[in-house]
Amino acid sequence: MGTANVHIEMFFDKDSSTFSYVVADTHSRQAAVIDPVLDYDAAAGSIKTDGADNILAYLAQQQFTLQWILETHAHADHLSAADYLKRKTGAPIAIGEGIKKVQQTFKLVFNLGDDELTAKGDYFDKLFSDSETFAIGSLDAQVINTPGHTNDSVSYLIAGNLFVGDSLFMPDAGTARCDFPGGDAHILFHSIQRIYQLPEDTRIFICHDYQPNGRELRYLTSVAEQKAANIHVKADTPEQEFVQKRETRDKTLAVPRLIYPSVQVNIRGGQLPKAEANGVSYIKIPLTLK
Ligand SMILES: N[C@@H](CCC(=O)N[C@@H](CS)C(=O)NCC(=O)O)C(=O)O
Ligand SMILES: [Fe+2]
Repeated sequence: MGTANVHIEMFFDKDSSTFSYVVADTHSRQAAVIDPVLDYDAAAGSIKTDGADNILAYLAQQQFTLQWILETHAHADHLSAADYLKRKTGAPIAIGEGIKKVQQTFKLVFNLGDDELTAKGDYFDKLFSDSETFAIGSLDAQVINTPGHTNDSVSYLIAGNLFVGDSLFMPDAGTARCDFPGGDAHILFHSIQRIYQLPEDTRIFICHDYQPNGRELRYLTSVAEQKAANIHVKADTPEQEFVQKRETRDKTLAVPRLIYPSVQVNIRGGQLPKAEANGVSYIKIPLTLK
C-alpha cells in the first residue's frame, strides 16, 4: 500500500507525439510500462526498437523489474512495442476488456479469419474489467473504464496518479477525437465526468501532446486544472455543448497517417501479422474508391 514510493518516468516519441511512462514502486522495484511505442517507417515498412530499447535500458539502470505492460487503448497512430517488451522481459500485456469490441470491428475491416483473430481478447495476457484493482509491487492500481475515444479506452489510477490515455489532452488541447469506429463523443463526456469525480489533486498524465500554437511540450496536469481550464469540457460544461464542439472538430481531422498499420498490429498486442510462406509479414490496406 501507499503512495510515497511511486516513481514516474516519461518517455516521448517525437514521430507520433506519444508519451509512454514507466511507473515503479521504489521499494520492491517492480514497475509497469504504459503505452510503449515502436518506431515505424511506413514507406520503407521498416521497424526499429530504439524507443523501446531506451525504456529497457532505463529499467535495467534503475534495477526495476517489469511486472506489467499496460495499454490505455489500441492506438490508431503508432505501433505498440508491447509485444517486443514482453519478449524481452516476460511481462504480461494488459488492456481493457473493450478490446474485444475493437478486435471485432477491425476483424471485419481487415477481413481476418478466426485463425488470425478470434476477437475474444486473443494476443493479450490480461483483460481488465471496469474498476478492477491490481498491484505494481506494493502500489495500488485501479482500472477506470473511460471509453469514447475508442471502445477499449481505460485510465489507470496508480497511487493517486491517473494515466488517461486519450480521454483528455492538456487543457489547451481539450480532448481526443471521437470519430474512429466505436468512438462516441457522448460516451467520452460521461467518461470525463467520472475522471472529474476524482480528488482535485489527482495528477493526470496524458498520452499525446500536439503542442498547440507551438507551445512547449506538456504531459502533466490535474483534475483541478482540467475542470477549470479544459477548452472542451470544464466542470460545468453541458454534455450537448461538449458533443457539438467535439463533433465539429472531428469533421476537420484527417485520418491518422499510420491508422492501418497501427490498428492491425495493436489489436494483436503489438505482434506483426502472421508471416506468409516466405517468412515476411505484410500490412493490409483496404481500398475504397471515391
Ligand atoms: N496527425 C496525427 C493525428 C493523430 C491523431 O488523430 N491523434 C488522435 C489520438 S490517437 C487525436 O485525438 N487527435 C486529436 C487532434 O488531432 O486534435 C497523425 O496522423 O498521426
Ligand atoms: Fe488514441
